[in-house]
Parts: sequence; C-alpha cells; structure tokens
Amino acid sequence: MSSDSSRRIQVPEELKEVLLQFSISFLVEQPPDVIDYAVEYFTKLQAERPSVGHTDNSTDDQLSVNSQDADAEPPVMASSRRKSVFAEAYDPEADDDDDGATAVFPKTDEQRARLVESVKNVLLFRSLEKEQMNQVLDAMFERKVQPGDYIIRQGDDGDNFYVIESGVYKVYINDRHINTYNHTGLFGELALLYNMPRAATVQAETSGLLWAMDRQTFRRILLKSAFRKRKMYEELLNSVPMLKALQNYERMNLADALVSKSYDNGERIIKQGDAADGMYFIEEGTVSVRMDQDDAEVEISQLGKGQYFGELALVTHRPRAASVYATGGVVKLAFLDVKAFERLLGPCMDIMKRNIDDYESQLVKIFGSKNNITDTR
Ligand code: 1OR
Ligand code: 1OR
Repeated sequence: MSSDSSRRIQVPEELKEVLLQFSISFLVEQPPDVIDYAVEYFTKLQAERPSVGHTDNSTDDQLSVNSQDADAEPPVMASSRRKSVFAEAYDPEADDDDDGATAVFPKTDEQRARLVESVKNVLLFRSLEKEQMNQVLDAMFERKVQPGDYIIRQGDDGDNFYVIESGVYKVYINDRHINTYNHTGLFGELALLYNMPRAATVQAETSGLLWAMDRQTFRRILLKSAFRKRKMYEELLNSVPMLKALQNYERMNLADALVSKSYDNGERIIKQGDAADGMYFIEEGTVSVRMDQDDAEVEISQLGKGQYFGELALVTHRPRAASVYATGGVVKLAFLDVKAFERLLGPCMDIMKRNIDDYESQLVKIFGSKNNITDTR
C-alpha cells in the first residue's frame, strides 16, 4: 500500500521520455520498417543535440511570476529535453493494432440522442469528419455501473475507452485519490493511445451510465488524429511558462481543446469592449496590444511566441480591456474557448492573476491613472 513498498526498478526519466517520444513519432508517421526508422530517428536526434555538454536546466521547473517576459521563453533546443507533455510511464511493447471491421451496436433513437449529448463536449472527437463520427457513435455501447464498481484497474491492459453520461467516478494512482469526474468527461484513453498499461484505477462512486468504445475502433478512428493534435501542440504548451503549473496529463487535455487560427498582418484578433469567448496562445509571429485613448489607439504591449492574451476578460468577466492585432506577417494562434478555459486552466489561475496585477501597475505607468481593467475582483 505504501508508496515505498510498491517501488519497482528505477527507470530513468530520460529513457522513458526518449522511448515515448520515439514511439509516438513512429506511430504517427507509420513507417514501413521499425529498425530503419529508429536508426534515422536517433541519428537525427543525436545530430540536433547541442555539442557542448549538457546545460543545466534545473531552473526549468521553477515558475516564473513574470511569465509573459520574452526572456522567459525557452531556447529551442531545450524544448526537446524539457519534460514532455507525454512523459507518462510507457510500455514499448509492439502494437497489436489490427484491421477487423468496426463493431456496430444498434441503438434506439432515445439512446442515440443521449449518446450524442454525452459526446458533444468530448474534445478528442472534435476533429472527426462526419463519416468517422458516425462510425464512432455506432461503435459505442452503453454500460450501467453500480456504486463501488471498478471500471478500470491500474496496470491492466487497456480494453475500452469511456465517455461519461452520468455518475461520479474517482481516479486512484497507487491507491492515492488523484482525480474525480462528476457526470461529465472521459477516461481510459491513455492506455489505448500510448499502448501502455492502465495508468490509474477508476472506480464508480455512485451508480451511473457510461458509453464505451472498444480498443480497436479507438485506435483505428481516433488514434492518429488524437496523436497528431497532442504532438502538434506539445512544443507550444511546453514553451508557455504559466502552463508549468499543470500536470502533464492536464496539458494533454489542453492540447485536445486547442483550435488553430491564423491571422494576416494587420488583422484585428480582439476588439476592445467586445464580450469574450476565449483566450489565445501565440504559436508563431507577434501581436500588438492597443488601447483606446482620446479617439486614437495607443500600443501598450507587443507579445510573441509562447505568450498568451485574452485571458483578462475571462478571469474578470468583463469586456475586452484592449484590442489585439496581428503584426509582422502571418500570426498563428491556438485558441482556447471559455468553457475549456474554465475547466482546464484552474491550476494556472494564481499565475494569471499575478500577471494581471502587473497589467494594473503598467496601466498606471503608461496612462498615469487606473482605468478599472480588473475592478470586479
Ligand atoms: P488509462 O487508459 O490509463 C486510467 O486508464 C485512466 O484514468 C487514464 O487512462 C485517464 O483517462 C484517467 N493521470 C493519468 N490518468 C488519469 C489522470 C491522471 N486523471 C485521470 N486519468 N492525472 C490526474 C490529473 C489531474 C495525473 C496524476 C499524476
Ligand atoms: P482581454 O481579454 O481583456 C485584451 O483582451 C487582452 O490584451 C487582455 O485580455 C490581455 O490579455 C492583453 N492591460 C490590459 N490587457 C493587456 C495588457 C495591459 N497587455 C496585454 N493585454 N497592459 C499592458 C501591460 C504591459 C496594461 C495597460 C497599459
């Protein structure tokens, strides 16, 4: 029971990370030959490694209060050595992905309607085409649970992935309670995505209803798109200092929630005074933040890669405090809608609020008076 007695052989973090990264690249790219691909992959990795020994990155884990500072951005090479978004335990056993036909579980109209309602907010399904979505819905089957039922046991092989229609579910790692789902959300995707044993135990606290999907369907229809998306945003999410307050697992969920948007030079992204629908992380390019002042707009800040904006109105529940424009070419952004913001960024709230306090002191410096940008707190 104690964490000491359950200690196994120590697997170095770096080994886990390298193997995991390799496996993900392999699964995403699906090359014909494992060995050839491995030689190519590791040769490239070695060539890209900085030639002078290892630099100390022990400060990587410290949270920077001034997280919007440009210097807080990590050097590009460091990102490969940073703790990966995907750095969970991984069992690099060969994949048994097979090609059988997708199962179809007939449903009544009432059942299908409930299922559609349950999956509406499942971020992993967002990028599916209509046809794929229908296959997914067909393949899902209902499972009723009673209080105390174990849905998943840590260490088991992954069979199904679950979407919650109702019920409260508690998650345990090594008998320690680490998470609770309340009538919404999904679980059981990790073992299927990364082909590793179940990372946690999930137990029903109340009676409830789950929608399950078997491993085969999950891997055939969702694996690629889910991997791609998590992989695509990995570097961005690692480069935003504020997001270090999140656990790796929480950052993966954040990757599922992001939507890419691009803006041309000069285009307005946010208009001062508008109602807010979400916030943005900068993947590429720079933006100019401007405030209305005596019938003109005054630039108050410029933000670049790894920085974020549009959080203020979400935190304060007020209209947009400033306008934001794309500058210097095409700007690539990752957009997080307000619902996902509220669900996923709770652990970053203190850091965001500290940065907002910073805006207030800047406001006084720039305009000489307080413009009430945050007064509702
Ligand atoms: P799975 O297939 O590994 C157990 O089976 C499931 O528990 C897992 O997929 C996730 O869907 C779910 N870390 C890992 N798995 C979690 C976590 C979690 N929470 C829910 N699951 N953490 C909690 C983060 C708030 C991180 C703990 C260090
Ligand atoms: P928002 O949702 O209000 C506009 O939409 C965004 O501009 C805002 O969130 C912030 O993310 C971003 N004061 C207010 N908002 C700022 C500021 C800022 N800088 C960036 N934003 N100040 C600049 C401090 C260097 C203080 C005002 C002078």
